[in-house]
Amino acid sequence: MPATYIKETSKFPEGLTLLSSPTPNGHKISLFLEFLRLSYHVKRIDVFANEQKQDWFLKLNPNGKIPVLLNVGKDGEIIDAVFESAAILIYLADKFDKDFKYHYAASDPHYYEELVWIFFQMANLGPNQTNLLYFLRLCPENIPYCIVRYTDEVNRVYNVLEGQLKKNGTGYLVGNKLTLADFTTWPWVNRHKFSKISMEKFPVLEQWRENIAQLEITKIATNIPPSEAWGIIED
Ligand SMILES: N[C@@H](CCC(=O)N[C@@H](CS)C(=O)NCC(=O)O)C(=O)O
Repeated sequence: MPATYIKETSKFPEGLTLLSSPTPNGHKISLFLEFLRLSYHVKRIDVFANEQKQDWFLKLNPNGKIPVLLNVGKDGEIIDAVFESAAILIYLADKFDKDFKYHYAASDPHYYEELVWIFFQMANLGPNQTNLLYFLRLCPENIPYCIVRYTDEVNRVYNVLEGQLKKNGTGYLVGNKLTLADFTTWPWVNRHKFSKISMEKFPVLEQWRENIAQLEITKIATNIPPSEAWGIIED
């Protein structure tokens, strides 16, 4: 379903609205929305202009970061405003993936394993690669110690993911299907070049990355919202 772009910041249309930017955390959600083939609206947030720190945004996410998902009722009332990308994925799974196509039920032996790899991304991959990008690309000072530290950490985390993919042996992080664990992790690994991380030592992770990158739905989702004019976050 094509996403519909909106500009409004005070009243939102009925249904789902994703407040997002063309970044890995934003792409986790556009990926899942597209795989679920849902109709939704997108409000593009200019993070470099700090739109996510404006009052209207902070009322929806006091942490002042994208992504945020709004579920709006027919009279324009906000039923749910969910932030933290993993919480948004779980929200969407609970509400719209009733057949468990992309996640495991609490009764399934893979349920906790899926949670483990979702939390692993949120606590390890995301923060370390964010810090690496900051010290590589945004920090006004060149601080080699920090670049080395976060490069080492990201390599260490990629190695853990390489091990999990080898151990699981299905081409997916958990079980034998694409799940929230893959949606959470893929957009970050896909930004490895921009983070100056070589995939040479991670052939299984690189194959997994490439397989998901080649899917038509991935190509659509990673252009939501479009990234032109955002040279700073492109490879
Ligand atoms: N843990 C949060 C992290 C969100 C996050 O770091 N978002 C970035 C973009 S990828 C952002 O909004 N950066 C702008 C800022 O920090 O002000 C999540 O997973 O949703």
